[in-house]
Amino acid sequence: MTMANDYFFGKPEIIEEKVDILIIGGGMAACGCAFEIMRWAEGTGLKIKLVDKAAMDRSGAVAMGLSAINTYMGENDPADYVRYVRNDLMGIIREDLVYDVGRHVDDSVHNFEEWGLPVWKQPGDEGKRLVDGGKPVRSGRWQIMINGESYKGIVAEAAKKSLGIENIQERVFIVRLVTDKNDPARVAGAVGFSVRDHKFYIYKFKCCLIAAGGAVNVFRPRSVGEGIGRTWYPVWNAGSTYAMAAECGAEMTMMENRFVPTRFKDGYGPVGAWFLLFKAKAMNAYGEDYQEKNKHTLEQYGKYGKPPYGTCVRNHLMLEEMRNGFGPIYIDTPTAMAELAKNMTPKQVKHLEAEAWEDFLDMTIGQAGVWAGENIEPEKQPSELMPTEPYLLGSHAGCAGIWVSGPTDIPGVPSHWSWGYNRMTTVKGLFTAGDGVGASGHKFSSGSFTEGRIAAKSMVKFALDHKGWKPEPVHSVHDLVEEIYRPVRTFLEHKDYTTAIDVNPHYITPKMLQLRLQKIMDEYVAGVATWYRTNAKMLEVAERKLEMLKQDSLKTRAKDLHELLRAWENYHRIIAAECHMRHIQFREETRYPGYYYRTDFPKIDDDKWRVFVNSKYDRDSGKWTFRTEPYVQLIKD
Ligand code: SFD
Ligand code: AMP
Repeated sequence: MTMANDYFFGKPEIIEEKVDILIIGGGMAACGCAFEIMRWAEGTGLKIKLVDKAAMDRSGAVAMGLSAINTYMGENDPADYVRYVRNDLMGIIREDLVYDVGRHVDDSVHNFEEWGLPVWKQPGDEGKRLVDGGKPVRSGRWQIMINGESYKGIVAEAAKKSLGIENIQERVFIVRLVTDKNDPARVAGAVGFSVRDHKFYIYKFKCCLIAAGGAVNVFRPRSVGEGIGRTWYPVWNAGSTYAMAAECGAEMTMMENRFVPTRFKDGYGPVGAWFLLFKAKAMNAYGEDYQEKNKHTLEQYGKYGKPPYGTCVRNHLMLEEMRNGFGPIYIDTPTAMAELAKNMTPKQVKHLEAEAWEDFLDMTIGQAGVWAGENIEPEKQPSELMPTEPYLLGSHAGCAGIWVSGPTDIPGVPSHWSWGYNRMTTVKGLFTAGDGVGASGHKFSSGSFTEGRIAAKSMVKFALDHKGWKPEPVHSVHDLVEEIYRPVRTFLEHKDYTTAIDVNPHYITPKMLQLRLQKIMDEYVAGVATWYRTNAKMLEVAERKLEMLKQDSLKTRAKDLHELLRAWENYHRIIAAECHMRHIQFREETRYPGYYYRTDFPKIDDDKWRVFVNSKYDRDSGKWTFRTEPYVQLIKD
């Protein structure tokens, strides 16, 4: 086999493909789309293709598996789900979109079980499927427990079977969406390259789904040096969804939001099962209940400071304790396990211990490694908790993303929130789902898959409604190849100037560029370095530095295909970071204490800021414009 790098420096093979619908990404949302789309496309003759930068069986956030499905209605009313999400996301969500996920999500979970995903059942209901009334083991009101190490493989298999393996292209990284020559507000194509072979791809289509996940490694991670590469969300989600959509002219929403997950320290192990299922309590270094102790600091946040606390508010109580010097914070696993074991037989206790390990082995194996490496027996010794670096996402306990058209059948929704096709962005033909859809968090794996299904149905309708339309990308293939391979040219032109390949005044390596971005975001845009605090002055500095970084990104080098991937991932990160920074700059309040603080506007100001913040990026001028959209509450408190 010829290795890609052997012929990397020649001209890439150019592959042009014309399809009706392109699905970008192979994660939960994209799999939902691929699964659903054939139901509507059967017999229409539409050509549909899916491209993923990685291998679908293990790509995206569910790569390692999961041990819970966090969105399952069961006996609950979707209206209550909207209330829960609204409270958790500090009062600002698109209730139409959240309701839409809530009312459809259970069918997706029933499918997962049908495809072989083991769902925990209550004693007596073992072997009885959810769809037949089997009662799941709930960790919380919305969450159910699964044996989910192979979750992604199971879901990907169904997606592949539906779409047909011949319509799936793995290991192609999409760099850019291209608008139409005759209509700048319409998407006509997408371009990218293979990360294995020296091939450049241009896809032309009537419509596409951008579902490339959230953004990781925008901020300097807590794991540096020997721990680098360890993050909570999957390292390969590089903000492509946000950057490509923004560059194509899509209106973004709530990009000031972020997610700072509290996790088991160093391994990023999830806390949900421990808090909700095992009923563990967290405490400060002196065994005190810091939530109770710091409750008074929530008074400034009015109704948002009252229980049940949103995820960011829970973070706030912990951060307060750490900032005041009472850390480390511990989760008391021994007491929780002893309580649970009180009425158990020794065999049942062994099973409980196995479950404690399995919770990590199913989805965050590295945390089990930390326990093993540090001789931590959870039944004997508590573990440290730590709030992580910030992530940008729209499907977990965060709601950054793109402004989309919603469903038409929910009473009270403003008519301009729906422009014909559910989950279409403000760019004609560009749809999104999962982490891509803004102002609608708490979808998790099942809700993201469901949203992909919702988008699938409307994309088929869109493609059929525009059957005769011919896409004509505004840029020529030649120009696009030149642009995307610029990092390679930069390398070739300058590589002999010095004898040390990484030290060169004419180029910057992708790694260095990433470290620079992370430093700026960490130190000025409320990263861990400042305990998540920023102000207008710090943001001004960030603005200047990010501008220079964006200019310097044009000098990134790529010495091989891997670096070409890294170069463009980092470019996507920079655009996503800039969008995040400017949204924080625009929203003059502290809407999400515990996620970030504007020290110059420390309060939550509902009168002025209970609104959506929406932005638009002009790629040619590099300018962002902002507007606010009034909040509309559809479901009463
Ligand atoms: O414990 C390109 N999530 C959990 N959800 C649950 O339901 N239960 C849990 O237990 C969950 N937990 C959890 C979760 C995530 C992670 C990382 C951990 C723990 C450690 C959340 C869900 O996983 C998440 O909500 C969904 O997966 C989001 O779906 P989606 O489709 O929006 O994103 P994705 O699955 O990451 O897929 C992204 C895809 O895009 C590809 N891609 N392809 C082409 N070109 C590009 N430029 C691309 N860039 C990216 C990726 O390869 C991937 O296929 S717990 O914390 O709560
Ligand atoms: P996590 O493991 O932190 O990703 O959480 C999994 C699920 O449990 C998500 O739905 C969280 O919102 C929820 N969750 C985690 N910790 C708590 C807690 N202390 N109180 C209420 N819900 C929680």
